[in-house]
Amino acid sequence: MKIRELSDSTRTAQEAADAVGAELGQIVKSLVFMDGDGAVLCLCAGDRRVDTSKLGDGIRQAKADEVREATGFAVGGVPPLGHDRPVRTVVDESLRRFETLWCAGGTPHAVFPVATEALIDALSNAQVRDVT
Ligand code: 5CA
Repeated sequence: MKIRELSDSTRTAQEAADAVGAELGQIVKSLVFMDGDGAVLCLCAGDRRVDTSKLGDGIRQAKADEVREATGFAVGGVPPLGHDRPVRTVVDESLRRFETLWCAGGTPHAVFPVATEALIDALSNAQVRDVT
């Protein structure tokens, strides 16, 4: 995996798609949610929205400081893996529409491409399911 640092912002999925010339759905949003047990990372296709009722009971989106606390990264640059500590992870199965995905690489100007199945394989304990 090679991280690409761009002068253009890749802070949002749309900006990332424009910067690398990918389809919006190929951009992986790394979204953090909170439930009674702490943080849940949901990797969602850039063209979909997470339905929190499918993610779990009593779950809400994390605040910016909670995102940093849970992952070690700031909103807009959260990568799908490589966090400060393990985090429960759920993958939007609709990402499997694409052979290649683009993910945030730690800052709002960095992204990296990865084969979808290689990313899923690297997330050994992740659940892949319908969350949108
Ligand atoms: N670099 C891009 C493409 S990979 C990226 O990180 N996109 S993202 O979708 O994973 O991160 C942006 C998301 O962070 C937004 O969709 C939104 O759900 C969330 N967000 C934006 N502002 C805040 C905030 N103030 N507090 C918590 N979450 C936020």
